Amino acid sequence: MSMNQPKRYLITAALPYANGQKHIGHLAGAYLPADIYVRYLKAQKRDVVFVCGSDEHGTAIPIQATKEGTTARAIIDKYHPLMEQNFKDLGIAFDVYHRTSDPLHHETAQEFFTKLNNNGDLEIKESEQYFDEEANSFLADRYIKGTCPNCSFDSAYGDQCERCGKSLSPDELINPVSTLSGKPPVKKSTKHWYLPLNRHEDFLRKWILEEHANDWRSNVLGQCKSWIDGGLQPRAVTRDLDWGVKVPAADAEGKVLYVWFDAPIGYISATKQWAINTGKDWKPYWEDKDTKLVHFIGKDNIVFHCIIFPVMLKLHGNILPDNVPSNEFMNLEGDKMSTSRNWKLDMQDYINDFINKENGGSQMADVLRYYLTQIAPETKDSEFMWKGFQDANNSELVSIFGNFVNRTFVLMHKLCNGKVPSFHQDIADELDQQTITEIKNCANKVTALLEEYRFREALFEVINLARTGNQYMQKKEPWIVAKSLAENPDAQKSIDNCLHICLQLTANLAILIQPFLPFTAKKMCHMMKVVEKMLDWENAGSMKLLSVGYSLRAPELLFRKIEDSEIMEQIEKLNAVSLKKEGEKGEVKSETTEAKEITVKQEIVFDDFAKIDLKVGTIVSAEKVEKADKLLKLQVDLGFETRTIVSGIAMHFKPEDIVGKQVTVVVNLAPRKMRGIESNGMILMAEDANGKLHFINPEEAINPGSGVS
Ligand code: B3M
Ligand code: ZN
Repeated sequence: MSMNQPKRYLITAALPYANGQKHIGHLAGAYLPADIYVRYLKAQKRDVVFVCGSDEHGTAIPIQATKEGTTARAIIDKYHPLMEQNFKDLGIAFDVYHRTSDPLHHETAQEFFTKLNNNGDLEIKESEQYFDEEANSFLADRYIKGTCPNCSFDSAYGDQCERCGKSLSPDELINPVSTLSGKPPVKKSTKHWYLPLNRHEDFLRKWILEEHANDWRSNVLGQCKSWIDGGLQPRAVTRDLDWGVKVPAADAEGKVLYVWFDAPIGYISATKQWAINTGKDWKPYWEDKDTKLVHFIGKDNIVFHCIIFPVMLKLHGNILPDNVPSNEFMNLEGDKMSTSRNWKLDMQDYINDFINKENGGSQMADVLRYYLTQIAPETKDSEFMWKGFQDANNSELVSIFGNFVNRTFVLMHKLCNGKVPSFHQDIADELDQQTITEIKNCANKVTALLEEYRFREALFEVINLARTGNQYMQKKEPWIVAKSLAENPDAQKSIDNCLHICLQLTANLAILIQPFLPFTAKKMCHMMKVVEKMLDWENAGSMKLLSVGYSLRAPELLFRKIEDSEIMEQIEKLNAVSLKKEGEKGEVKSETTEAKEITVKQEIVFDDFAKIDLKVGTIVSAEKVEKADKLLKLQVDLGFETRTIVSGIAMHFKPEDIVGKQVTVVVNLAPRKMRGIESNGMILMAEDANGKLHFINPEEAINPGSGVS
């Protein structure tokens, strides 16, 4: 943590791939928390630049182009502006939204690579890589798929598993297949540039695990530690591909920079673009130690931002990130959000259904921002539930926050002539004093929490202040006091004090809610007839925000109620769309099954076969493996011993149904860890035309341990 206040801030949010719609899980993971933090810093009048842009390279783009029957260029030109507009509609206020296809970025990335290459910071190695003979192409990253060694997801990519987020290399995939031809690939020799991370292990260990041991989130530290402890390997930073930034070196024909090498450099290019747009200097933001650099990301990007990019930055002579607040995943209605299964809520769909509709508007952007922050997966995975969304709106934004502001304005118009009443110190009581103190305390608490990237708790404190306001008003009951105006000489004074405090509290709410709900804060400024400068953070906690005698506008409703029917509609839509997709998949599957060629593997000799030791075993217990839908942990009696075997059959069998069943086991397969459990063997399975799995077992039960040959 920086002891002194940094001179300037550079805040980045992960560059989304311009290969399709982005969903609210992405929004909650990186963009929204980054935006909240930046809005807070700007309200603090700090010098801050907030950069983002589209990641337009990598195999994700040409693969999407093939899917849509178009070119890679057409794909990025379609999704880049769409994403930029989505962010705007949801109030994510980047200072620049750049794109990595821009020539400025290509130059920047090439210069970066060249400097490292010339300094001898990269290694060139010839190695065997997966190649698709049919497509005559090397299979970089997403062009190769297989089973994830970590979570057994069967469609993990060659560089990362989208299910568990683990970063992979193609060699780690189990049963790799080419996504171009669907065939298993062969190996072929090729030359690449590597970033020797192994040379930087000591630096990383000290910088992350010692210097940042207390200020980085534990999920981030945990992942970094496991990477470093696992031993760092040189990482290839070039690819045989024709889409991306050309490798600026001799003898590099047909090679581009690996997308994860060029994309983070995109933060620098974006800063350069911002400097061009504003006439400022970009350099101090990347070179001056007084700059605080913060990367907001989702958990699947941790290794790239905490290990690989920092090594690149250090070698290139740049500053390092001060923090990398990373979120875990957000689930939707009980299941993982997934683009391929269509189980998601796209930003665009939310915008269409709630913001661009007649009864919507920007207040509905704030409602989404509110709920996503309230359930932010800051320390563990969280769950978006439509019912929870409705509740957050109806019972908090409408009933607490909106209600307080509305009552304050209505009563002020009714009982104080529409003007800010005086505060009469002579009759001030303990409750008044207590409320004033709570306003100040709240401002301090929210500030401290935001400085520590604890957005959920910070938001909770702001709502709590509105709750305090409601309770205060409820105890003061100015509408009852008003009935005694004729006989009680202090009645008006008491009403004045109550509404004076409620109005100052309202102004404080506007300041404190602004980073989270910017559209609402703006509307409140309009109602209070103040300029947005009042929202400067230094005003938080003040009781002098609205001057006595100043007349305010009539109240407007800040939030509208969300009806059950709207929620039902969304839930139905989610189920319908994802089922439709499943149905489509089913059809495709049966078509392919009919047409499925039965292939026979390459011939082997008896000695090859004899190496495999097969025995009959009896399943004695079975249980699900936590957080892995496909895995069952089995205890299998093999006669001579009982072994733990992890098997990817959980989608096909219930644990209780298979206890006692006999199976055929490969008993001499090297042990393998899955989800942290060591599996000692493999169960043989037959797959029928419908994709259903069957055990291979003797017709009648026989002694466990009997050999199979
Ligand atoms: N485009 C991956 C992702 O969207 C990647 C992030 C780049 S940040 C430099 O998750
Ligand atoms: Zn995985």
